Amino acid sequence: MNTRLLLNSALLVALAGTAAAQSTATAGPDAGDALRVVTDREAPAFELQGAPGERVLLLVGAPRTAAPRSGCRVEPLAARWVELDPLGRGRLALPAPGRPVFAQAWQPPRPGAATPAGRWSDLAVALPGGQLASTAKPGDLVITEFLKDPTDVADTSGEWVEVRNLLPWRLDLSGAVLSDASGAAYVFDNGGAPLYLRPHEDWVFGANTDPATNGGVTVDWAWSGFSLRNSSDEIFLHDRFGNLMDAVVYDDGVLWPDTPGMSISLDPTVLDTTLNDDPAHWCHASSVTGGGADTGTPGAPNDVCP
Ligand SMILES: [Ca+2]
Ligand SMILES: [Ca+2]
Ligand SMILES: [Ca+2]
Repeated sequence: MNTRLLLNSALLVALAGTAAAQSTATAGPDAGDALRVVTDREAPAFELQGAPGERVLLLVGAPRTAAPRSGCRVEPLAARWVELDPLGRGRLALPAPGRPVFAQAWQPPRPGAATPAGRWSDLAVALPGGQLASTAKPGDLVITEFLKDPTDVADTSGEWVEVRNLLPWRLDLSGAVLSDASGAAYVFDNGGAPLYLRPHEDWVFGANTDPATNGGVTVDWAWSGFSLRNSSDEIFLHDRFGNLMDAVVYDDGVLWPDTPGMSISLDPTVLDTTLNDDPAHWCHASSVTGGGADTGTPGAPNDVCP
């Protein structure tokens, strides 16, 4: 019989008292059990579910930066044995911390088990939702594509930039700043509400959100006071605290792709904020965007570069 271990985590936003985060991970004593992590729940606790009456070790701490050791992916700051109730449930309450808290459960081997080292759940993370933006750092969000010189419509209607949230949880972009070296800047403002990018989402912001007049592009968010020069320019993205999340600096066709009407697209094998500084990792998108002639994959995975 497959025994499943379910680990839920969540915590409340310390100050805002609104959104929170949840993670769920499952594991069992036998190979083949699905492991999953989800986010968004509202309780400051890790919840476990597994075999009734079983004892499970719950490790809470930071993610290991070194390679996982024997399946352990957390650098534990605390460890607690949790005895599951007759329904196979357990719970470890948390104070609402101001930073992400990671947890992983370990299930000891049973006599004669096929897995003598025991079983590890997937890594679960509890996040204070209101602080997601403060946890963004270079590497969490990457600029993946942009159209600086549309030909189907005017530049003032058709320019756009695509980013990918690389985090396994949502990212709040409210208060983030889009700018260039000339001083042009746009602050992402959702009227005081969060502006969430879902985990691993491709998200597009541009000059105009109306597909009828922007070249047929689904633009998630419109900027103002910002544009992409057709010659050389910069795309800087800082979080609300001034931390640089990513920057792309392109030239006027010396090293960078520079054909009008074609988006400039990061090779999907190098979704990295440092590697995307190298024009060798960019190419023109080959897919046609909308009803016109311009190319690009706004909001969708990029074309592989030749
Ligand atoms: Ca332009
Ligand atoms: Ca970069
Ligand atoms: Ca794309």
